[in-house]
This record gives sequence, structure tokens and C-alpha cells, in this order.
Amino acid sequence: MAIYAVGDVQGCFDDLREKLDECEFNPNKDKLYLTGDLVARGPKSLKTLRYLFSIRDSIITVLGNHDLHLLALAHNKEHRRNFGVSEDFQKILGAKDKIDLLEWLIHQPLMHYDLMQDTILCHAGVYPLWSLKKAFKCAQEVEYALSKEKKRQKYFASMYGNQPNLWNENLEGDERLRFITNAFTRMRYISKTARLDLKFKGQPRRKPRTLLAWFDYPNRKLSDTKIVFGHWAALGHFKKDNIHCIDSGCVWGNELTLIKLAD
Ligand SMILES: [Mn+2]
Repeated sequence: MAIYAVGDVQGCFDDLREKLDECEFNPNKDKLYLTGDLVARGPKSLKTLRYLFSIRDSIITVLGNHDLHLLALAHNKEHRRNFGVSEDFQKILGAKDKIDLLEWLIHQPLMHYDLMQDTILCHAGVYPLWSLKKAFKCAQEVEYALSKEKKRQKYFASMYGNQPNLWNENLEGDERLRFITNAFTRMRYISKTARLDLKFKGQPRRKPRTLLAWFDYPNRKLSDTKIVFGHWAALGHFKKDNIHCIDSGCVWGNELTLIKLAD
């Protein structure tokens, strides 16, 4: 058995299949980790979802911001009106197997921890002030909010927004869930006082001096644990200490990154 990890597929189904064929991925004995954002700008989001659903017992994926956006649109009429629905998402929302696909997607976690490899899989990163236990607990709070129909409505109604941008144990309700969601699925840079900056998306060499990549935060709590993540196409395939970004921007015409995590 081998464990592979692949970066943000974003509907690039053909690239995914090509990479899996190249490494001779066998869903009957291998495992595939995905950094989330299975759907979005790519041309074949529905096909990607259907394929991953069909091999769901052989994969572990986490939720990315685009996955959550799709789920929010599916659950909230007002969001559909306000944001519009892309052609690719319309195909999913109109598919006859939509319920199976979206119910499966909504039950995916925000982070996965592989004990054997001491490796975390998540979409954007782990907030630097969180320990493993804290990160887990926070992720579970959002996963719980997504688990039941009534709670979901409330969660999606208030999911969007960049505030609050600083973690505080006393955050409650919608604000707490929004912060946790943003940290796991949208974070790239933070300030020197650990405030999320969700606006700047460029490469570290172009960043304003006041910002740090989240993984460069001094005394980051999880620096001993390997973190595999995506979301940051401008960073590309990037490895430094225990940090491994595998979003090489496949949806922007670059190659999809697939790595082997273990044999
Ligand atoms: Mn993303």
C-alpha cells in the first residue's frame, strides 16, 4: 500500500486521472489524500466529484474554500442570487446524483491527522497559535455545525466574511465558526500579532513587510508536525522544514502536484 497526496484539483479531472495513472494508483490497495478544493474553476468539477465519490473508501480529503462555497450555494438561495452560480457549479447543482455527492462532500473534515506519518492534511494551513489538540477541536466544531440540516443553514448564512481576524478562546457562535473556517480554508498570511490577512494572495517575496506566511510565525505550535496543504497557488509546490504546499495551480494551466507520502 502506498499513500499519495494530491493538491487542489479544482475540477481538473483529466489532470487528476493522468497523475493517478502515472503512479499506477490502485484504489483497491493505495490511499489518496487530497488537500481539498476538489471543485471550482476547472472544467470538470462534476466529473471530479463523481470519480472521487466512486473511490471514496480509498481517499481522504479535507474541505477547501471552494468546496464550502459550492455547499453554501446548494444550501442557501440568497447566496445563489448574490454570488451567481458558475456553469460548472450549475452542472453539479442540477445533477441527478447531487444529493449523494454533496452529502458526501459536506461530511468531509477540515483537517485529517495521520498518526503513523505524524502528518496533518488540511486545505490552507493550521493557525500558528493552535496545538494539535486545539486544531482538532476547532475543526470538529465546524464539522459538527455542518453535520445537521438545521445547523447548516445557520452556518452557511454567516460563513462569509473576513472578521474576526484574531483568535480568542472566548469567540462564540457564528464568529467563532467563521474564524476557524477562514483559518483552515483561506489563510495564507498573518500579521506579526497573528491576525489573519485574507486579502494579500501573492508570493512571499512580494508580501508587505507587515505580513508573514502563516508557517513563518515565530514559535508556531505545530512546527514539529508535518503539514501538507494546498490553497496557495502563488506559493506553488513548496517545501520547507515540515511544511509542504502541494497546490501548484493546476487550474491555472500548471501541472497538478502528486507526491508519495508513504510506501
Ligand atoms: Mn482554496
